[in-house]
Amino acid sequence: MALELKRIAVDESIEEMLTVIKADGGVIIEGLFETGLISSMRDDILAAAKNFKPGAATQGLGELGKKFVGHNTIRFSSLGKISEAFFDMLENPILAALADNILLPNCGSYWVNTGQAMLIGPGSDAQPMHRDCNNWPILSLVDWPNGPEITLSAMIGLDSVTEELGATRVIPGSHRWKDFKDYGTPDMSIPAELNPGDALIYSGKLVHGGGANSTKNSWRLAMHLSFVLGWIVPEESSPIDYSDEELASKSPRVQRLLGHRSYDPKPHFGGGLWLRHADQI
Ligand SMILES: O=C(O)CCC(=O)C(=O)O
Repeated sequence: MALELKRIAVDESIEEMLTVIKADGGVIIEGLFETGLISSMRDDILAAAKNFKPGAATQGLGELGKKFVGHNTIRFSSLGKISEAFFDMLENPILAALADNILLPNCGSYWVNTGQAMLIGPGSDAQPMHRDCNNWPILSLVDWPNGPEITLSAMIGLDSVTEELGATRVIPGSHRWKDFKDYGTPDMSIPAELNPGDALIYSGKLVHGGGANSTKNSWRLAMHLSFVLGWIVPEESSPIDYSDEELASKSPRVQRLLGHRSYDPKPHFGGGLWLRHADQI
């Protein structure tokens, strides 16, 4: 098992980043997003956060989901509705190259799983450790842990994210554990501390969870952006968030990521999906 979470500068090669993700399950890319863009996203998220009650998000799972999210955590998504910066983040070329390499072997295209503000409030306990691929357990169990990569996630610092503020905790190497239900123990985990614009990029197979916020009055300001194979239902219903008109001026990539383009399986075998009147959109 790897003992540390590696940090790589944004100008290192994509090959190096992929090698580390493959070996450890995740990596921190320093300066993945430009700080001006991150400031805009942070300001827009902070303005919108006033409309959301801490502990209200359920992840669609009622009381169980509330427990998972935490009693003093603010979460909301549909980030393109509150910030133009979100669309620019979707165009990040390094994140695109990593997602292309990791997900396109298993799909013709991928789309946004969720883009979500994850603000952990003071006094929050650590989140239960889990794997993001737990969202799709039947597929995840196919040839586990050697089966297909289903989802790729980024936890992005909107401000300085320290261990005491609740930096995401990860167990490097856990993406290779034989038992899908083994989440290790908290003492096996290490915090993914981030500066604004840094991102922890991790496989859906990696065991991780939000850390405890042990401060008296400071919030952890971070957001999550993840992609999932284009033939799987994502966590978030982006396609109904945005109208065709709202996305008309956006790039084909952004339209596809937000579910405004059909799924074409090529070069893989499979059917055309997400059609309108049996034709591509
Ligand atoms: O908040 C975090 O650091 C992690 C959140 C997370 O992993 C999740 O909710 O799936």
